[in-house]
Amino acid sequence: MKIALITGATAGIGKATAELFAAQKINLILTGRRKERLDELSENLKAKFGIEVLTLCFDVQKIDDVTNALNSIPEQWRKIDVLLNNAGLAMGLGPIQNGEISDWEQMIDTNVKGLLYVTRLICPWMIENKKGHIINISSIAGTQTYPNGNVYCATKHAVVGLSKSMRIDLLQHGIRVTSISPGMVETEFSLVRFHGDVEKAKKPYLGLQPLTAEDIADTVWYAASRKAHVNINDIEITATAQANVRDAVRLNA
Ligand code: NDP
Ligand code: 8X3
Repeated sequence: MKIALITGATAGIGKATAELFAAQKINLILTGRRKERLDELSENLKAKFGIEVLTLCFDVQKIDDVTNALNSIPEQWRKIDVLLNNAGLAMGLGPIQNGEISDWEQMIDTNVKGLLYVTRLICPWMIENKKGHIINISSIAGTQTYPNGNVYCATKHAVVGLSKSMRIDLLQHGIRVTSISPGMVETEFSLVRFHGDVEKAKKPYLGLQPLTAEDIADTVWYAASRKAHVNINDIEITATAQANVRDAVRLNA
């Protein structure tokens, strides 16, 4: 494996995966909206691991920007071995009857449509190269639901469904498709979900040891580094303190 494209590499799971892949000497195409973070990460990884890094700053919700950015990838970078569809977010946590339409649109446009746009543009190159591996970051919210999770859960159910469906479509081309479904991972996820409210953002992780972004990066690397004839279809991973979306043990709870 030589080249991986990671969406949402400016924070959390995407950034941790970029660091782990760089340590494995994989050249990286890193994407996200925050340019300064992409530039800083790129410089660090190049200096520390001696790899090559291409950064592309774009919003996955905007089809024209996605198309222009991905079509700007030079020929020698187009033999992408792994596409990690990671960019995603939850916005808000409330009952369906009070839902904020703009939050819903952002989740659907990022988690579902953004993933589709990127996949649609990269897949033909993988088909031409006769190899590739698409790894989609879903969630335990992709097979389960919890109160007030409505639209976020729906978007992650879509990622699980799309992963199964892509696997069939790409079967004849030898392209692997993996869906990874984490439970609670402490990243910027909760801060984004609660619109920057630091106190609310801490609450889900109080009294328990959540997963870290590095734990998920390890899982991504496991799936990506199997022998060519092996496809890891689905991985669900939670903290030891979490059984499912509803049951977690907390100290002093
Ligand atoms: P973070 O908020 O730490 O990172 C999210 C990443 O997605 C950032 O790099 C962000 O970059 C990028 N992103 C978000 N929106 C867009 C956009 N419109 N265009 C381009 N990039 C975007 O969260 P996590 O690392 O936790 O989340 C990564 C994935 O993991 C998401 O799909 C999430 O749903 C999933 N997940 C997270 C879990 C958790 O508990 N943390 C559990 C299960 C799944 P930027 O803002 O610079 O654009
Ligand atoms: C994030 C995990 O359970 O907070 O996908 O929705 S959860």
